[in-house]
Amino acid sequence: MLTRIDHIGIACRNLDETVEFYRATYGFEVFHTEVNEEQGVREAMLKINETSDGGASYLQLLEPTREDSTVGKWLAKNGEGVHHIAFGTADVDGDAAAVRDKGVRVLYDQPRIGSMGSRITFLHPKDCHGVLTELVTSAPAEQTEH
Ligand code: CMX
Ligand code: CO
Repeated sequence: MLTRIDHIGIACRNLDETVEFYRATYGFEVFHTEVNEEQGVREAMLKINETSDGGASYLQLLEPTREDSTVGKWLAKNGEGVHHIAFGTADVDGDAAAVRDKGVRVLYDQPRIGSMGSRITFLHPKDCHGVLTELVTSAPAEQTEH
């Protein structure tokens, strides 16, 4: 069951400048940063609020590590902006299988590793009314990580 908005993914050209915009404008602080080479991103997670399912909602600021990555290609075509939305679930495997059964293309056969050791998969935007949609199961230790 999808129980929260886990994050909104925002593509940017310069992560440090974008982090500073969110800090100076809204007071949002960086909760976690990492490089995910498989996804081709350097990212910052800004925690917005905790959620009633024991998780949290974040902004995920994404800078491509290479031009031919998914975010690099998307930036070249669209410029900066909202790239995807992610729903949180305790069971990414089960929820991915359930949406696949409904005819939605799930991009990975098995979930891959996302932010903070989470397990993630993506649904094709063309099957989701134009929204690239991610499903996320957080790592158990997420809430204590920095
Ligand atoms: N949101 C909405 N539509 C999108 C989109 C997005 N983010 N990215 C691509 N599309 C649309 C394009 O506009 C295009 O539509 P048209 O044919 O009408 O022009 C169509 O999908 C195909 O787009 P493309 O530019 O040819 O891109 P690809 O097919 O090569 O890749 C996708 C699209 C979804 C398969 C790829 O972005 C993907 O694999 N995404 C999942 C991984 C990912 O996004 N990783 C980065 C984030 C990591 C994280 O969140 O941790
Ligand atoms: Co994401």
